Amino acid sequence: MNGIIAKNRVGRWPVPPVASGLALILILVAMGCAGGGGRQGRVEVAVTEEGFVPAEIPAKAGEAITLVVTRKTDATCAKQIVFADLGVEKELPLDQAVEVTVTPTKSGELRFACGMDMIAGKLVVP
Ligand SMILES: [Cu+2]
Repeated sequence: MNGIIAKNRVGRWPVPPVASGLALILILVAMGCAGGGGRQGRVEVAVTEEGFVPAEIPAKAGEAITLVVTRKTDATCAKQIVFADLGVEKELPLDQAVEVTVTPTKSGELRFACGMDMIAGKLVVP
């Protein structure tokens, strides 16, 4: 370990420590960890016998949010997720994570539901 660091210090590693720290920050920003325009990351959503869990998900207007939806039971009719207002509809195969990315455009509640509009949840946009 120490040997490697010593080698780096004598110039074998072309990237100075300050620059590598900066690069790490840039990577974190690119991954959406630092927030800011366009992305707000991912939310895991399960479909259980209770319905969509969680059923209320905070979101922000103008920022894409990815729901990673996994249906964990066959005892539900929520075998699709439908955002009627956005025209987005995805099948939810059993035990498979399905990514649904949506961008709320305005404040309020953005409803999603099963194909029959019975089991529902919502994005809550302040
Ligand atoms: Cu249904």
